[in-house]
Amino acid sequence: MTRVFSGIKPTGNLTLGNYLGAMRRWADVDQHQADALFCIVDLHALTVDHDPARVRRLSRQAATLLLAAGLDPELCTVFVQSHVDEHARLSYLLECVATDGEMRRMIQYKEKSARERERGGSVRLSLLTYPVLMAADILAYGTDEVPVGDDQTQHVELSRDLAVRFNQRYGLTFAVPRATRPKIAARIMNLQDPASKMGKSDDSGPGIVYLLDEPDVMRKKIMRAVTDSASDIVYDREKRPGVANLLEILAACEGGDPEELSGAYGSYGALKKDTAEAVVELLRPVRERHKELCADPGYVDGVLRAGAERATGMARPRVDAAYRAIGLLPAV
Ligand code: AQP
Repeated sequence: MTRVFSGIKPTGNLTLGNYLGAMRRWADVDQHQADALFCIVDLHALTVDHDPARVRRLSRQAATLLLAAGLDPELCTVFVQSHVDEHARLSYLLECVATDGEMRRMIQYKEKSARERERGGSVRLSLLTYPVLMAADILAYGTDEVPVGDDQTQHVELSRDLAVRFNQRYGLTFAVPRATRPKIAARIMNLQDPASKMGKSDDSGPGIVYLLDEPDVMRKKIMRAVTDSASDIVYDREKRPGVANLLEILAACEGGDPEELSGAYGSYGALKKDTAEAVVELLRPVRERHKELCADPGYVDGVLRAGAERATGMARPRVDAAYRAIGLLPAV
């Protein structure tokens, strides 16, 4: 059976982008068709300036939202990265296989380090090495497929390169994973700045639909989305990014095609109204289930405990094999 691994970083409240680009497919497709692991990658949240209490709160919230979105612990493994030591153990070995140049070429590193410097802050070493830890997350489980949005494909490429290099140098140890991306909604854009991704750690609140926004707040944000001064509705991501983004969101919610949908609308108002209602209706059951799960924290704790145990059992033999292969003396 195909093994699938994917993760979500507790760096902010989860967004419509996270849901349409990743979570929905994990729940609707991956957990049914594959041996799937979904991880709250909390160690990755420490790569930029962070508040410890907030990371803890967001990790629990992300776990609760994943379950609310339909992940079923009977079908897949849901766990927190820091609960499984094998990730950090393997990451160091992979740092001994990766190069400094590879890390500095990563687009997310360039963007996020520039942002940190602009803010007058210093860049954490872990921001540079983050893609290696992500490779460890993936390779520790013998992963075949990594379902991700567009922004993560370069990191999955690196995981492939490191798997191949390790195997060539030290003997066959890791499966070589491949990224899979959704046909639509691989990159939902910020409603106020359609040139930028709708990212959860952005500060631009009005451009981001959060999964836990009240329905009226969602409606308001979508009705106020930036479009352009032209009056016709055309699907063109390059020239008309704001309208294209709304069409993609609507298509992703309703299972249609953005290009075909563009022909059905004569005004921005009607498109925005339908998009807002489609988003509110799509997220309604997630919000309701989230409320129920919040009233039962013991259930979420139990899922995470069992998930960590299962994940450790899957990862440990492969990571132990990597320790032996690379030349470390086994403890007796
Ligand atoms: N806007 C988006 N459109 C489509 N997919 C998206 N994903 C994130 N934003 C969008 C996908 O969601 C999964 C989990 O993402 P992540 O938590 O690992 O972090 P990220 O990719 O770095 O997303 P963010 O929200 O932009 O976080 P910050 O702001 O902290 O960097 C991934 O599969 C991702 O592709």
